[in-house]
Amino acid sequence: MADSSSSIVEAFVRHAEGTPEKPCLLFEGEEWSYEELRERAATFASALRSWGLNTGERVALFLGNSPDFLAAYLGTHVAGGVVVPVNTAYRRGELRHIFDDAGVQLCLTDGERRPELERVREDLPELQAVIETGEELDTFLNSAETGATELPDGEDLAVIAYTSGTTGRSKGAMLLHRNLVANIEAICEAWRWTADDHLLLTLPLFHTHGLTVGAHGTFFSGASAELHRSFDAARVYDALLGGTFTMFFGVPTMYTRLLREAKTREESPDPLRLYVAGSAALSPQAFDEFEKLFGERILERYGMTETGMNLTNPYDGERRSGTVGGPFPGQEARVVDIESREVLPAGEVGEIEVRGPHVFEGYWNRPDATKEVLGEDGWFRTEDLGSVSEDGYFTISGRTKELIISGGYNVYPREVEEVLEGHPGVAEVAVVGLPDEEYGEKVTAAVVRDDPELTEEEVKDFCQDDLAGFKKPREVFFVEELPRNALGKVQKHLVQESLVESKGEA
Ligand code: MLC
Ligand code: AMP
Repeated sequence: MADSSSSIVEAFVRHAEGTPEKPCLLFEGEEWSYEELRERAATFASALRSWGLNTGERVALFLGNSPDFLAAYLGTHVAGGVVVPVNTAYRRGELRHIFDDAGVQLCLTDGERRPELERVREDLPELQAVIETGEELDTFLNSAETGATELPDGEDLAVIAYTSGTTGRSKGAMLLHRNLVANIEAICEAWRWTADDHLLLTLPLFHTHGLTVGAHGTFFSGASAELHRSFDAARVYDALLGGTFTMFFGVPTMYTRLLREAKTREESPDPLRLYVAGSAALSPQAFDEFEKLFGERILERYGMTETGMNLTNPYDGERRSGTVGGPFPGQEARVVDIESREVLPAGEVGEIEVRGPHVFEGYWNRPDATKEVLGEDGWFRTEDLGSVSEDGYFTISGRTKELIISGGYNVYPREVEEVLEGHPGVAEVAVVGLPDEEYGEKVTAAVVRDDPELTEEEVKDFCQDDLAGFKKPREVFFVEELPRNALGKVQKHLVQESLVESKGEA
């Protein structure tokens, strides 16, 4: 589909002008037409300008899935601002870093999240306003004086999306409006997304999957979506039985739960046009079982915060289990040797690199980190390992970096270790991912105790103030020592193996 829009919001406004009455969003029984959402976004934009937001300044969205989230997202772009979406599970340590690093001036939050942000407010001198949805937001919107401003240019910065860092400090990936447009244009073309589609969207809006795929695709193609606050398998199953949806997108954990739900039900939903899985590896068992119970082959794709979507199984043609297909239209992908950086022949495992107009501009204030992943020739190092078959299907087989993916959320072991090392009863700690049926991988800690009385619960609870709940170890093992190599570096693979073994024996 060719669209000359320079930004997602421009495409959205065009649809709002062309089909103002058309439903855009359904949320908890409320329907928002394109015109209604456009008006709310325009008022938010005017209020931001009246408040004093200047072009390029950062607005954080630290709130749950809601129409307010999306109106504020579009409105910030109309006002020339840059959106910083923030994971709603983040605790004070994570919030302090992101708000400080991005220099956030204004934050829209909700009653549930506000207290956590208030705990670090005095450490954030640049944060001038925190607005809570409900009465405070109404007052803010009523303060709008200036009319709507201009639509952004494709070269302008649109989003700074924080992605966890290997050293415990997350990095802000800078995405320009044109990166986001290029990616969604490719997605809509590959998946045949049109104005007739109706998406069931239960992914969190603060991450790439929910925001730059789910929400962007809806706005860009002039389609509609039913938005849920969060994923609940029974509610999703009931919604699917309703028969109004054409598409559903989920992380593998959501599919595992849907399969479990299906086994408790007598009725099955009619097939949708498209089920998509991504953000973590979908097991071949889940793929097969889904086909049996739902009568459809899930389309698996591969992406990341810095690039949006990179690889996809075909819409028409074979959707091959255990693979993520080939590049989206207008993009390139290859597998290179980790040391020599030479392109590898089919079947050989190396690092996956991608190139195209969807690839980000770099990390905010981190030219050093940008240089490590983005070459002058435009190839981006994904730090994922994989291979490509003779007929062009990529398979992801590991990572060059230490990373745990739990239920589609990334957890860097170092970040968890740094927090646990602060416990006076902990002498040493190594955090690894162990296989888990529900979440794919499970955050697990091997701890050498200084205090023999230290309990598993105490270790887990110690993370509470600083880390999002999904980063907390699900299991803690007390060990005599950590295996180290001659240079004294902890050998994580040995830790992993011994924990798997000791679980087997238990
Ligand atoms: C929640 N919990 C998790 C978890 N999610 N623990 C481990 N891993 C997870 N993913 C914990 C909470 O901290 C809490 O524990 C308890 O589970 C219940 O919380 P909940 O809110 O009821 O969660 P739950 O229903 O279990 O959530 C599972 C989920 C959710 C799969 C619905 O994790 C989710 O929405 N994941 C999607 C993430 C996503 O969008 N990823 C895309 C990133 S973009 P406690 O102890 O704290 O009370 C990307 C690029 C790409 O990767 O390619 O798309
Ligand atoms: P994030 O940094 O949160 O955007 O997560 C991106 C990472 O998720 C990628 O680098 C991959 O490691 C992983 N990922 C995304 N999609 C898939 C997939 N289909 N299969 C395996 N891993 C995936």
